[in-house]
Amino acid sequence: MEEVIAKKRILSAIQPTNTPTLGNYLGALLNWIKLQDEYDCAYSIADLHSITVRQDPQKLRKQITESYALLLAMGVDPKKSIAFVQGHNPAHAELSWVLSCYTQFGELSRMTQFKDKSEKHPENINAGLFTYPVLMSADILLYQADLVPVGVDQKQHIELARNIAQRFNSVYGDTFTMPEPYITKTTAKIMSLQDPTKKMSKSDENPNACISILDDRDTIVRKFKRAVTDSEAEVCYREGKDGINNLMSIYSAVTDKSFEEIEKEFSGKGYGDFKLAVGEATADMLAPMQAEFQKIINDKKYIGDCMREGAEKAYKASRKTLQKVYKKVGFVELPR
Ligand code: ATP
Ligand code: LTN
Repeated sequence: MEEVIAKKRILSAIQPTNTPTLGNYLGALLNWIKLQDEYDCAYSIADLHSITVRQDPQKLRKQITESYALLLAMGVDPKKSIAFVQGHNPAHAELSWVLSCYTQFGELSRMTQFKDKSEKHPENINAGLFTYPVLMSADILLYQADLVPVGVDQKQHIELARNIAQRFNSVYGDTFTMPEPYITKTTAKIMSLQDPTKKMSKSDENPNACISILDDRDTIVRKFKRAVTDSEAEVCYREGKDGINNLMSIYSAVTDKSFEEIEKEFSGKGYGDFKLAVGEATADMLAPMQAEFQKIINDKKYIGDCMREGAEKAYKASRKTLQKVYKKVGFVELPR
């Protein structure tokens, strides 16, 4: 009999804190789409994570629905993969509690995202912001994920998930799969267009610093035109040319051209021509997805149906792990 080899599992998530940026798209989301055929994928809108920073409830509700619709518009196939909202599966919060008892205070204190965000929001350094990586570990470990496609800023969190998994496994025996990050080298960190030493972030206050994947063509071209570069005039990838390096990474990801090809294409031309080309190529790449989004966002029934199916599949895919964990730590199962 032919042996059926189970596909490896992928899990990833994005917070519905704002419309995703080109950084989110090239750094993480594009991989989500590409990996769907080869792997068993589960993709989630991390609503629970998003309230570590204060959110307006009405705006958050809208953002969750829009982010979910964007996943579908980008090409996450709700039949092939599990496309779900994290809060629709209670197992995430439940496992997170257990794992928090196997995570050290010192480990969490070393997380750079915690340090950055507490500096940014000194008025609201809440316990959720601190334990955020435990919830993220629960997201990953619940589904026994082998691979986690993310941008490089999340690598430290995945290492923590591995440490927690290993600790738990060594006490209770094999329980969790060890997850690995899946990071695309050139687009692992797309930088801000206004300060190319900082990552492009969807919560940046300066709208010119990031391209939202729903920005229209004129806006995209204008933002690239204003991108901060340097005082030279040569389009080439070199240390110290942060702004140009970033634009080259974007152009390369969007057009599939190598850095050498890009250098050749723009040799003897100025930054103006290059920026215009990056802007136009980016707008062209995003246009079909934007059109699809407009269709989906107006079809509330379809979104609701997909969410329901996603939540059911997510629950089924994760139930066993939670049961196993409860049993291993010594909780008593409710007699049937
Ligand atoms: P926020 O600004 O609200 O913290 P964010 O822009 O960092 O949000 P997340 O929802 O935290 O976005 O991240 C979603 C995914 O996008 C993650 O996999 C993250 O690693 C990736 N990502 C975020 N910013 C970038 C970037 N500038 N370049 C490449 N990948 C990125
Ligand atoms: N913390 C992630 C979002 C996230 C995530 C996850 C990513 C929440 N849960 C599980 C991968 C796997 C971020 O991008 N800031």
